[in-house]
Amino acid sequence: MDAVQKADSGHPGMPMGMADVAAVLWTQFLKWTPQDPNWPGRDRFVLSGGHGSMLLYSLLHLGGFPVSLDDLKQFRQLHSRTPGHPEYGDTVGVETTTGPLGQGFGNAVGMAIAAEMESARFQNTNLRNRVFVTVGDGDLMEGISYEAASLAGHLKLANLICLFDDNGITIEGHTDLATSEDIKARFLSQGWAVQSIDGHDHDQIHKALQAAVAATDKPQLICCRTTIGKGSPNKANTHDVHGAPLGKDEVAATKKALGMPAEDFWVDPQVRTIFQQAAAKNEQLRLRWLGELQAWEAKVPDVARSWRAFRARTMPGDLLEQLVAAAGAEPAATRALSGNVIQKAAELVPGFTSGSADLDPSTKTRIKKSTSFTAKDRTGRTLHFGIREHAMGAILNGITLHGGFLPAGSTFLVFADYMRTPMRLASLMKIPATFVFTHDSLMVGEDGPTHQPVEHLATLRAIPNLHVFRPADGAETAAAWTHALSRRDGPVTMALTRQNLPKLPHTAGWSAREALRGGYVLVDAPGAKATIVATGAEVSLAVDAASQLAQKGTPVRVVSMPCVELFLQQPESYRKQVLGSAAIFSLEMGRPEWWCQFTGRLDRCIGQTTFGASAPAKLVAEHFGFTAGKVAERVLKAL
Ligand SMILES: Cc1ncc(C[n+]2csc(CCOP(=O)(O)OP(=O)(O)O)c2C)c(N)n1
Ligand SMILES: [Mg+2]
Repeated sequence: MDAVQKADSGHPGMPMGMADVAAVLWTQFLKWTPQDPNWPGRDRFVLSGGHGSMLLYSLLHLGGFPVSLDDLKQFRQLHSRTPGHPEYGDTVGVETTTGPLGQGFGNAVGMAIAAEMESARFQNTNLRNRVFVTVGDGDLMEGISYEAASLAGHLKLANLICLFDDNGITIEGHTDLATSEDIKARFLSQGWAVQSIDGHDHDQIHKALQAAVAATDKPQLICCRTTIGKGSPNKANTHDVHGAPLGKDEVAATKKALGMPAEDFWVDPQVRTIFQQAAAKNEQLRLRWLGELQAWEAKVPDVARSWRAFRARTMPGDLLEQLVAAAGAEPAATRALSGNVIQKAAELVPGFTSGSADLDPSTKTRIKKSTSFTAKDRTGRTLHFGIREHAMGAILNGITLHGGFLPAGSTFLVFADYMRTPMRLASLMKIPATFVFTHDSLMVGEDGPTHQPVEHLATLRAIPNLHVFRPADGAETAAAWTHALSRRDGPVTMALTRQNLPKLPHTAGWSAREALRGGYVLVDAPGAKATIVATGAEVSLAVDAASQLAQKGTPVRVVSMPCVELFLQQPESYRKQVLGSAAIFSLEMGRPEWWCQFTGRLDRCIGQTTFGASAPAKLVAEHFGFTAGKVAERVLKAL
C-alpha cells in the first residue's frame, strides 16, 4: 500500500487481498532460501497476475532476498529491482516474468512438467519440487489457462498447486459483468482436485495447503475467497483498489483500521520474526537436501555427473559438425532435415526435449528413440501438447525456466500467432526456448491462404531479441539447431519448408560455420551488377535466377541469409564484404518491407504482400511470380 502510494502507480488490491494466503504459503509450505535463490530443490512460486508484483516483492523482502525497503521505495522507477511487473533477471527470486495474464499459469504447468521429467530421468525424488502459482479472475478468463489446465490435468501433475484469488473483481468492476463460469466444475472436468476456502482464514488456508501437498494423483486448485484491497475501510471489494494507489487519506484510514502505526513502510517486527524463522527452517531443508545429494552422488556417480552436465547445459565442442553430418547431404525439405538433426541432438544434449501441438508427423520434431512424456511415463522426452499452441509456448518457457532443459515445440508457421506472447516473453526474459515452425511459405500449396504464411517472418523478426532462422539446406538447418541449442541469452525460432529443396552450390571448403554468421556469399560473380539476398527455400530460386541473369550478361551475386539477427551482429566490415557494392535485392516469399534496411528501396525487395491461394504449390509460385525467369526479369527491370 505504501509502495504503490509512493510510486503513485501500481496495484494495491491484489497484494492486500492475497497477503493472508501468501503469508501462510511462504512461512509454512514453500521451500525457498535466500542463501541460494537458485537452489534446484526449491519450490517454484509464480505470481501469474503480475500486476500484483508488490505482493511478490514484499514476500522477497520479508524472506531476506536482496529486495530492501529502499528497493520497495523505488517501485516502478528506472533500473530498480522492483519494476512494475515482475521481471525475470531483474529481481533475485522472481522465477518468471508475468503481466500478460495467463502466461504465468502456463509457465507453472511447464515447471511442474520439468520437475517431473528431471526427477524421473535422474531417478532422484529430491528433484521433484512443487510449483505453486497464484492466479486471478483474469488469468482464468484467458483461454491459455483453459489449455494449460487441460494438459496439466491430463498429465496428472500433482506437484502443481494453484491458488485462485477468487475476489470477484477485475478492472471494470465485479466479474458478473463478463463471466458466470463455475470455475470449480471447470477444473474438476479437467482432472484437477478442487477445494474452496475462505482466503483470509489462516487455519483454512493451512489445511487446504496441507491436503494439496499430500496429493499424489492430480493437480490441485484451491479457490480462495478473498476481498480485494482487504483492510481498506472504504475501497476494499471495489475495482477502484485494483490498479490505483489508495490515496494518502485512505492509506491512513487503512492503517488506523488495522491497528498499525501511521509510519510509512512500517513492518511489524513479529512478521519479520516469523519470516526469519521460516527462512531458518528452509535453510535446514536445503542443507539436508545437499547432504542427500552428496550421498546420491557417491552412490550413482555417473548419473550424478550427467545430471550436473544437464543442469549446466553443456554442449559438445563439435556440436555443429555432428549435426551437419546427421542432416545428411541429400536434398530434402528442411523440416525433414531438421528431423534428422533432432535425432542426433537428442543423443548429444540430454536436456533437449521436443514436442508439437499435434503436428509432429508434419513438423518432424519427435525424438524417435524416446518414449512420450505421459502421466505414466515421466522419462519420455517427446512432449504432446495437443492442439494448444498458446499453452505450448508458455509451457516451453516454464520448462526452460525450471533449468537444465532445452525444450523445443513445433507447429505450422501460420499458427505462430497463437503463441506470439510466449515467444515475446522468452525474448524479454532472455531464455533459450526453441520454437519450430514448418510449412513456412505459400509453397504449402493446396491448403490455401489460411495455411500460407505471408506476414509471419516479418512479425517474428519484429520481436526484439528473437532470432529467426530460415535455413536453406541441411548444413544451414544443422547450423540453426546448433544456434538454438547453444544460445543462452534468448530464444531461437526456425522456419522450415514443407517442400523439398535442391542441393546448394556451396564452394569447396565452405563450412556451416558461415551460416552461424547469419549471412554469407553463396555464389559470387566477378563484376556483379546485383546481389540477391535470399533466405530458406528462396535461396535456390535466387541461384537459378542469377544463372539466367549471368547468361544474359548480368553477373549477380547470391547471398544466403538464414538469420538476419546474427548477420546484424557481425562487424561492419564483414557485412559490407558479404553484401558487396552492387545494387542489393532481397528475395523472400513473405512481406518485403523489412528488407529495405539492406536494399534501400522497396522495389528491390521481392516478396509477397497479399494472401496466397489454394492450388498446387508449383502453380501458386508461378502465379505470384516466384520463378527464376520472373525474378530475373524483376531484377533487370529494377536495374
Ligand atoms: C492478456 C492481458 N490482458 C489484459 C491485461 C490488463 N489487465 C491487467 S490486470 C487486469 C484485470 C485482472 O483481474 P484479476 O485477475 O481479477 O485481478 P484483480 O483485479 O483481482 O487483482 C487486466 C484486464 C493484462 N495484463 N494481460
Ligand atoms: Mg479479481
